[in-house]
This record gives sequence, structure tokens and C-alpha cells, in this order.
Amino acid sequence: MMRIRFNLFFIFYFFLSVHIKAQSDRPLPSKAQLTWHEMEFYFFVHFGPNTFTDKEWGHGDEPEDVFNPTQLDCRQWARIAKQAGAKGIIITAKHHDGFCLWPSKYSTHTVRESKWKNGKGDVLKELSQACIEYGLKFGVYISPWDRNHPKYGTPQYNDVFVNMMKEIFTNYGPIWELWWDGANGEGPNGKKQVYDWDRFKKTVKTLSPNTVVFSDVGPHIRWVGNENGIAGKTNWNYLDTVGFTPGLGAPSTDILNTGNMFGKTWIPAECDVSIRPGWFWHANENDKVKMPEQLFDLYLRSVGRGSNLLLNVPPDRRGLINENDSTALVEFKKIRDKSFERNLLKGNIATVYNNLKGNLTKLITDENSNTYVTTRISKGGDSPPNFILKFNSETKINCLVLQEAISKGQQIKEMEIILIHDNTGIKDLHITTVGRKRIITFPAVSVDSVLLYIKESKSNAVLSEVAAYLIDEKLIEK
Ligand code: FUL
Repeated sequence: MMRIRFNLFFIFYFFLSVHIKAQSDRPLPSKAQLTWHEMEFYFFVHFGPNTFTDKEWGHGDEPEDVFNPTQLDCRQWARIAKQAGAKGIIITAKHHDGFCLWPSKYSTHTVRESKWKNGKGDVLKELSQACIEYGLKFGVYISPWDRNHPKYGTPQYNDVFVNMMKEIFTNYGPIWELWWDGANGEGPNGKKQVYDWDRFKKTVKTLSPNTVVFSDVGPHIRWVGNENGIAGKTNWNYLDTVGFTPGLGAPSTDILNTGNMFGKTWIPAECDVSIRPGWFWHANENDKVKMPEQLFDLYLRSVGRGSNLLLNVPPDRRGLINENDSTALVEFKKIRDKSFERNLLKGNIATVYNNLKGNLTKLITDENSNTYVTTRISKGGDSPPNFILKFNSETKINCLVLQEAISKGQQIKEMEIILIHDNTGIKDLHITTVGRKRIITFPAVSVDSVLLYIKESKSNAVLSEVAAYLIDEKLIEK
């Protein structure tokens, strides 16, 4: 009896210590960031005078009347986003041309000065309401660079920018994500602005503490370092930001792409990319919309590398998403649904062992990122795998999905995965980071079991989900 008690105490103490160790491994994501990670895929909407002038960067001198969508319908955008399985929409409330899609009191270059709806229209109002109706999160892109505003290039412009954010948060909130473009070109008077980023940050924190703020360097979400929608194969959610600012003062694009393994702050990467060559709608790009398979490939390289996919879908001059884009988006959703319909490990897996506990099948196949299993690090040599996933019967797979319980931080630095058939290793896969989600694809093979080795990790790794799939062979990452 004594001995049993001692053992129970020991086991309890051991688990507890592992748990505490994982938890004390700061930095950790905030609640708002954890919610952000679960968003995975959402729309970016570039819309404004450029849509009508066929430009990418308006000069700010476009007459307001050029903005005149004939059938603007934000509910159509929201409906398509929903059908595509996107979870939110971020709109360019103000791009570099300075035109405000809401009737701002702090500018004379807005929807109010346009012919659209006789100057009574308000795109932010319509879209924020449509997002509520369709259960989508609403986000706003606001460019500090303003090629129209007469105050740009003077300290008073920082007041203008702060006041504009106040209008947005007060009249159209809740704002889930705020997107700061770091561009810092010249204004109408030929001067560049010295942005007061600290003040901008404080403004958002005071007005809307739960908003996640994106810029090249956060404070909450970082740029992935390219506009192709591709995260690093090594992708840490940590970043060092001391001494850096958005825009030209940001770390190199390589660092933004991979993060810093020992970075002091939790600032995950977001992958922005357009469904078309340009960010704004152009008639001559209607036949250049990305194919559903290309969108799925982007999904693998963004969400499948622990990042989020911010896919730009620009409405046309009617103020509607073009048919070619919506068709591709609905197909993209079908591909995702079909590919990840059933975790082949679920129900088919006989045993999951790891080197701490016994059968853990349930915990890591329950599709609940709040349940997890803590493992030790493999010691190299002949050390046993951290996980042995044994199938009930031989199973054909070409895709594995791993998830770390990121509420406990990000730990895994290097993993080896061996696929076993008839007691023989038939495939050896090597990956680096896992993070929120890692999707690994390979030519299909029949396996009896899968061995997972965590070769190197910052601290004890905490896995929340493991899944195996057989997806269409054409879709595996090239
Ligand atoms: C960039 C801008 O210059 C592009 O026009 C676009 O808005 C992209 C998402 O961010 O910095």
C-alpha cells in the first residue's frame, strides 16, 4: 500500500513538474492571439478609387467622384467569405491615396465627397453590419502613408491618424484586427511623415484592448516577410522587436519569415497574398484568378506552417466580388473539406504510446486543442520514439498534421517521422518547427504505424493533435 502511494505521489509530482516547466516557458500568446490563431483563413478586401482608376497606388489627387460602385453589396462579400470558409474580412478603410471609405471628419477625401449614394454612403458601416449578420470577424486596414492629406509630413498628421482610428473604433467596432501598413512615402507637400508608433499603439490599447494589431513587427501579429502568402518551413511565433519599427525599420524579411527561436515576444506571422496578380481589381486580371488547387497549395504553405492566410479578394467596379473569384473560392473550400474530412488515425489507431504515458489516443485525436500530451525530448541514439501511432490495419496516407498546444508556448525545433510498413521503415521525414499546425505531405504510402521523434525542442513538447489523411495526390506540396 505504502509503495503504491509513493508511486502515485511520484507520478503526480513528475507530471506536475513537467506541466509547470512547460507553462513557465515564457513568452506565451495572449487570449486574443490564441483566438487569432484559430481564425486560420480570412479575406482581405482592397477597394477604393484604385478600383476605378486601374491603379495599385493612387496618387491621392483622384477626384472623389471616381469612386462610384453601381451595385455595392457588402452582404455579397460576406456571403462568399462564409461559403469559402473564411472567418473574417479585413478592408482597406484607407489606402495610400488617403481616400476614406467612411465619412471621416478629419479628411475631405472620403465617400462623403463622392457621388456614390449622393455622398451618404459608408462602406465601413455596411461591411461591419454584414460581418455581424454572417458571423464573421471584422478587421480594418488603415494606411498611415497618406498621399492626399494636407497635414501629412507635419506632427499634426499624427493627431489626424489617431482621430481617424478613434472614429473607426467608436463607430464600427468591435474591430477584431487592425492592419497597419508600414509604407512611408512622400505626401502632397513632398514630405515624409515621422510616425508616432508608440502613440498609435497606446491609442488602440486604450480604445480596444482586445483588438490584435498587425504591422511588420506587431505588436501582436507580424508580417511574414513576403506578399506571396508563404510562411517559413521554420516558423517561430516569437520575435525580438526592441529597436525595430514597422516599415523600413523592420527586421530583415528572412527574420520576419522564420521568427526568432528565442524571441522575447509572442508575435505570430500572417501570410497576405492576393487571389489575383494585383491587390486591387483590374478588368484585365479577371482571367488571372488563382486556381482552387493553387489556393490549396497556399493554404499548405501558410496555415500548414503554423501561420494564418489573409487572402485578398478585391471587389470590382460594381462593388461585387467577380464570379471567377467566387467560383475558385467555393472550389477551394470543397477541396479543404474533402481533404480533411476524416482523420484516418481516429478509430483506426490501435495505440498511441509516448515515453511518459500509456494509451493517449483520445487526447491527441479529439480535435480539441485544449487537450494535450506532454513529452520528453528524444535523447538521440537508440532512444525510443516519443509517439508510436499504430494503425489497426494497413492504411494508405500522404498527409500528416501535427499541432502543438500553443497556449503552453512553442517548443519543437526538430522532428523526425518514420513511416513503417511490415516492420520496416519505408519513409523518413524531417521537419523543423510545428507550432499551431504543421501539415506535411508526401507521395502516398501504405503504413502500419508512424513513429514520431522529437529530436530537439526548447522545453518539453506539448502536442495537442495528430492526424493522418489521404488527400488527392495532385495536391501534395511540390
Ligand atoms: C503593401 C501596400 O503597398 C500594397 O498596396 C498592399 O496594400 C499590401 C497589402 O501592402 O504595403
